[in-house]
Amino acid sequence: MTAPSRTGGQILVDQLLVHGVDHIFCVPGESYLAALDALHDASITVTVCRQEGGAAMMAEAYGKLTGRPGICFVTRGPGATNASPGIHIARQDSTPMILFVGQIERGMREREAFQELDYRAAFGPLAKWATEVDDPARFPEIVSRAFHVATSGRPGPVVIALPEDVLTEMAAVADAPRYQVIETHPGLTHMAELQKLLHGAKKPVALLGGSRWSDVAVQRFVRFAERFELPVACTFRRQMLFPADHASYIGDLGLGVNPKLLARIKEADLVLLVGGRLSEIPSQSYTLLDIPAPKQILVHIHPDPSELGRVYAPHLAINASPNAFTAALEGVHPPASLPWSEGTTAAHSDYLAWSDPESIRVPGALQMGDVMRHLREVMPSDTIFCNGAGNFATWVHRFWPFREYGTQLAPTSGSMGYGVPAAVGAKRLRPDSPVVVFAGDGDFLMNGQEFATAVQYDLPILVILLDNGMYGTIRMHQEREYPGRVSATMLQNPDFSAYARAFGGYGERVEMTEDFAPALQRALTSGKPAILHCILDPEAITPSMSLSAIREKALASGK
Ligand SMILES: Cc1ncc(C[n+]2csc(CCOP(=O)(O)OP(=O)(O)O)c2C)c(N)n1
Ligand SMILES: [Mg+2]
Repeated sequence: MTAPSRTGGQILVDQLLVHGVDHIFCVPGESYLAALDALHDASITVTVCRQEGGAAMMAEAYGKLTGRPGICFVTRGPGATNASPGIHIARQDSTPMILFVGQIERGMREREAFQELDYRAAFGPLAKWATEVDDPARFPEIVSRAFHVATSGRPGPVVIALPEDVLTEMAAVADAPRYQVIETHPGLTHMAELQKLLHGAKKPVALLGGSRWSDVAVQRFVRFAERFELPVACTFRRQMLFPADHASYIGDLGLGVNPKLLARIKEADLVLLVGGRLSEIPSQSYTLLDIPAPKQILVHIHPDPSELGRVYAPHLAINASPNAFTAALEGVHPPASLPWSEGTTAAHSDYLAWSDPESIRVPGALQMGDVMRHLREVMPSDTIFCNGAGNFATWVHRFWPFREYGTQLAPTSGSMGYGVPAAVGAKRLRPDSPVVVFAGDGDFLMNGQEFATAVQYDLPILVILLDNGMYGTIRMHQEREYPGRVSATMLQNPDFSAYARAFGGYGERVEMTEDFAPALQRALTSGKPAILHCILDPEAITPSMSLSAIREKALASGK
């Protein structure tokens, strides 16, 4: 049978359908009108956004939640460069994503035509693969490759440039078959060796991170941890990989980490690192394990062989995806006695004490410990928490007990402005789950415009906006390094509750602890996207130390 003749735009959109795409995020541009036209008749839900950075972060969040590439379309030049933070997040978070970018027509290349950009050069180091399509007949091949590249090994972002005339040109070509996710399974000898090492261990610990997990993989690891009474920690912003209320959970390796957790990992004789890379933040600036040869026996499981031995030389390297590895764990058996089990109980107690908001007191009229305690009481365990970067994030990371896979959207790249678009992406995908954004006053306005997208699509996300009138994290670093010399970190803010209302959402200002619970109730029952504009005392910069105390400590140390 001969293939029908279609425009490049139609062929492209038909490939998206072949690969199971049900959703795209975009900001339109005249450079890819033919693709937009093909989307007009396709059964693909389109979310039109206000800025490409927001669109790309929504697609990244979609990729994080589903394991399938999040799809984003943006226009050439400024559209593409605006989208770049989303690409960087997908890269650092190992998230499958594909960014389609408009491009000038082929015959104008190299003249620096209107909005011309060399995408291979601009995105080469940022993306896992960056390319440009020269011939509409090659869409099936190139899009198929993009799906395989984005999802295999260590997943990541792919950028595909679409010259305008390639999208309008006709070609007769058959669709590609649907892509396959390439699993890498551990060998029997690896699992036997792992069992031997675990049988010889006195103080093992497991660290979970990376991507390519699933609900099922998490459940399998939970069963393994139960059989071995193994202590399990999650790495930075990967708390959804193990239920916090499980007796084996011992905390997360993030910023402002529990010192007792660090001490336990340093004292461990075997570290089972599953899925992650133990990069700068979880490794506490590469101080947790010795480089290249850790003192502990390191068993490193990663889906990409080039990550094994990249920083840490493992005793046992297992090239496997978390999905496949956790399936193989069912065949690994515990020794007759578990010398570490009391330590696991003690470590879990340490975690419970560290994450208990009850005793936390900060300066000011709004007690964030009480706010967190209330959220723990009223929000269900399937609530998806989203955040960007700033000290405000500590409240959710330390005091919210993540219990379900797919409930955490937070960039390990520390990109500000992620929370709102991630929440829009999540709510589009999971309309029945509550979606809560924690944002700072600085962080929120980096992508606050996507609150309009939430209103447009009737997505009742809830933003808890902690306003301390400054880029607090940087101020904290300033007080540590240059005490008393405040430079470029103060902010004058709008009335964020009025902002919410002006956009058509629900907004309320919260100044006192006792006002939070009823305001939350009203925001949730409003059925609208909502912002609770919470006024935080600037002194309340961390759960344990005030800004003045940080300054005084630095001055006392002679800074
Ligand atoms: C895109 C981006 N720009 C700058 C930074 C550097 N940075 C990290 S945290 C921070 C301040 C965050 O301020 P805010 O959102 O108000 O949170 P706070 O620390 O005050 O709680 C800045 C500027 C960053 N991480 N990402
Ligand atoms: Mg702030």
